[in-house]
Amino acid sequence: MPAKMIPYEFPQRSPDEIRKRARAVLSEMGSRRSCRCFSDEPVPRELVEMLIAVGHSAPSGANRKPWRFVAIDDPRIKREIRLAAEDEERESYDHRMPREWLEALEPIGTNAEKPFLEIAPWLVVMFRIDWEEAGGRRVPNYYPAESAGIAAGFFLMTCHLAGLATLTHTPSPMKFLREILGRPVNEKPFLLIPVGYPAADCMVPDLVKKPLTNALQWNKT
Ligand code: IYR
Repeated sequence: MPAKMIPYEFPQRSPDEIRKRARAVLSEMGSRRSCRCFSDEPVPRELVEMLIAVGHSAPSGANRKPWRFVAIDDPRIKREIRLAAEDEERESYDHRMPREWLEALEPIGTNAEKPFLEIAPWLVVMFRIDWEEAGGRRVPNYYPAESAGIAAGFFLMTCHLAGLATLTHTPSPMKFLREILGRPVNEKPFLLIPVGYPAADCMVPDLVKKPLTNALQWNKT
């Protein structure tokens, strides 16, 4: 049965207003950096819930919302995650990552040590859900990777605009997250996102960002 339709209550704005608003967002997002040095300053749970609610408002294939956010502030669980992530990362840095990858990471200065996984007040683990059990069978979700990526984008952007730093951390492989957090087999770890304030003396790599002209084409040229 087709959905009941309701009027789209859309806030109509002039190009001038849109320009102003878009410029403000562009300028604020320009200061976003991936943060690997967090302060341990607490962030109230209700703020994290609101930020996740923005992530959860993202569009998704057939409106299935094929994701789960697990928010962790329990120091014992954060420690368990840090130790497991560092085990995998050590293996990756020492044996699994090809030379070109290590070279690509060199300017970022990362290594297998991930103290931020214990220091950041919150770890938000996102899972993508490719199928769900219903009536004894596996019902697929649609575009789960795209959907989870969009939800992550909504979440990350809102964290920054609201005033919190994040890192999109992807220790690989991430199966340990499902085990530690007791999630079922259809929930695939997608991103491990520390959330908090940057440490007062936090440094970030002085990277040259690809200009937009490299990433944007108008029509056929
Ligand atoms: N997962 C490793 C390697 C790494 C991968 C990407 I993509 C980065 O942008 C940075 C690091 C790690 O987190 O160290």
